This record gives sequence, structure tokens and C-alpha cells, in this order.
Amino acid sequence: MRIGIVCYPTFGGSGVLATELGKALAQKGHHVHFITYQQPVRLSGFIPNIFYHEVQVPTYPLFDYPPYETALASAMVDVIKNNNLDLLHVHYAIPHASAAYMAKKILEAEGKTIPVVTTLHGTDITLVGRDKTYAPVVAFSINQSDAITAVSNDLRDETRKIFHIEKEIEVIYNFVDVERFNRKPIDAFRKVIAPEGERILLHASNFRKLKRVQDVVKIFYEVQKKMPAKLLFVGDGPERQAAEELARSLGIGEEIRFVGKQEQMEDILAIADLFLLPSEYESFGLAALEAMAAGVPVVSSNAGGLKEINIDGETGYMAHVGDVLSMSRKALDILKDDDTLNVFKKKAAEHARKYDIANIVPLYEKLYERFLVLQDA
Ligand code: GMT
Repeated sequence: MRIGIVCYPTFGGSGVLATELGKALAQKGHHVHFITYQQPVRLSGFIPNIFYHEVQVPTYPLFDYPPYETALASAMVDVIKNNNLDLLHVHYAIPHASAAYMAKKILEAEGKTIPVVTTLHGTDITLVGRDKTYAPVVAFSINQSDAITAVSNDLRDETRKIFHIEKEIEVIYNFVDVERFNRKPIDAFRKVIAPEGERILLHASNFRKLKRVQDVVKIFYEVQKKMPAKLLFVGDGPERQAAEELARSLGIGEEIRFVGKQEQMEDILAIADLFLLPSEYESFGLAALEAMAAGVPVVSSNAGGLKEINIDGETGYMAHVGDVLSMSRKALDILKDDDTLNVFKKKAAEHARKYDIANIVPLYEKLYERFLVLQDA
């Protein structure tokens, strides 16, 4: 198949998932064309069957806001026509689903049918999408997609509550390449972070408000009172400074390390003992799944789709949003001795296998095939 993929090329989960999907499809022999405004972060090196088309957005003195969506729709039309694509798969509704609708209509007028699959990832519905500035366009363009998928049951249900969606929303869970995350820890790296063999807690995100990074600091503060521990922060974003200030004011600045945005998550996760994700909302929590795949248990909030992937008492624990004391107690329970920690580690790794890339990618292929059959008929 010849498939176009549109996504945000940044470190966000939707871009990561879309890129990994494209790479997996290419490996299976499909031709995958990424249409994005910059090279996706997980798309490095030369990969046969992968093609990259950068969306150019020319500026003009008249434009206070360069019309990205128009440029994107035009790029879609161009790539679809010149590469005879069979299908377009857009990740994150805004503005990808509406640009896809525009491209579809332009091509229709020229006699070409292009099926559009829209995958909803979370904030495109629960935060930004529901804002009345965008809502009518989001609802319309989702409804115009030939197929709609959501990354968890929770996101499907939330979408139905927020918008009037006429079509079925199919749930296809996010996935992880279990083999890639099954790494041995690099001893030298572990020693740099935790020279005295301290427990290593980890948080990775884009540090937006809804990630509640200050809760991460508070949970860690309670944990390190009871046992030697270090905290690693991966990623960057608007709440980083507040987290740093809180850590300093609690006198634990020296125990925390900010390592910035990282591509080699598998090497970092390999040295971690516990992953913290106390978010206000997660449609799924891909970062938590990657942690589990690396055999790292998760203490998270029970918001959104996290309930579907973090099995309380097995792969980690959950608590209500903001209940940092309960989260720290649960963290201590997991970390209290090696035997307990190893049981959680094993269960986390086992559970992640359910979401292995080999199980999930064929579901997308099956979905695509439905439209090819329709076109051939
Ligand atoms: O969480 C973010 O800030 C990034 C966001 C995105 O759109 O890239 O992540 C969303 O999609 C991920 C992949 O499907 C999910 O794992 C995240 O849970 C989801 N984030 C939220 O729902 C807040």
C-alpha cells in the first residue's frame, strides 16, 4: 500500500506513535510518505520505503498568521497525486483532519478518491478540540473522516461526550516495540546518576501544566525522606522552571537531574526503578507504556486511559489526581525491597507485551485494507 501519514513531528506521544507506525509499515513493505513541517524526531537515518515531504509555509508581510492549514492541504494534494497514494492517515485532529478534508475534496473534484483515517490522540479532543474556537471545525472534520480511531476506550467515550460523532470510533491501542525497550542497564550511566546505588525515579513528558510535574517533585520529596533516591526528569516545557524552583525550596535540588529531550529513551529507562506519571489527564500515556516495556513499574494518576494500561497492584499503582501522599506511599511500597521491586518489574514488562508493535500494527493494516477493497469494488 502507499500510505500518507500526517502528524506533529515533535516529541509528543502522537508524533512518536505516528512515526513508529510509519516505520513499522515501511518494514512490512508498504510505502510510507510523511507529510510534516519538519522531520519527525523518531525518523532519523535512511529507511527504505519511507519518504519525507516537508510542508513549506511561505510568509508574506500581509500574514500575521501564516496559513499552515492551507499549505498542509496543498502539500497533501501534491503528495497524494504525485505518488498515487491509496490512503491518508492523519494523527491529531487539529488541524490535520480538516486539512485532510480539504485535500480530499480537491482530489474528488479531479476524479481521485482518497480515504482518510483520523486517529484521535487526546488533547485534540479533551483540551484544545473542545475549545469553542475550534470545536465546530474539529467535529465536522472528524465526522467527514472515512474512519476514526481513538487510542483508548476512555478517549472514545470522551469524544462521544464532547462531540456529536455519527460514525463508529474504533479503539486501536497505542503500541510499543517491546524488543527495543528490553535493554540491559548501562552500568556507567547508572553510576553517574546514582553513585551510591540509590533508587532511580523517572518522569518524562513535555512539562505542560496537565502533566503536574510539581506533583512529581512532591512525590519524590516524600520518597527520598525514607530511602536514598534520585529523580531524573526527561523532556522540557513550560513547567520546568516551577519544578526546579520547588525542588530547590524543598532542599532536594541536588537529588534531581534534568536531562532535557532525549531520543534514546530505552537507555534511560533501562536504569530506572520507577516511572511517575501523575497527570491531570492522559488519553493513554504512551510514556508509561514505554516504561513498562523496559520493565519499569508505574505510579500514576487514575485519569483517563491510564486506568486501562496501568494495572493497580500489578504493573504499579494508581491514585486520584493530586493525591501525592498516596502516590508516594505506593512508590515506597514498590521500592521497599528488591524482591518486591522485581515482581513489579516483571509484571510491568509482561503486561507491555500485550501492546507490542507486532500485535497492534496489523490492526491498522486491516483497517486500511477495508478501504482498498471498497475502492477496488
Ligand atoms: O501528552 C501530551 O502532551 C502529548 C500528546 C500528543 O498529542 O502528542 O499525547 C497524547 O497522545 C499520546 C499518544 O496517543 C497519548 O499517549 C497521551 O496520553 C496523550 N496526551 C494526553 O491525553 C494529555
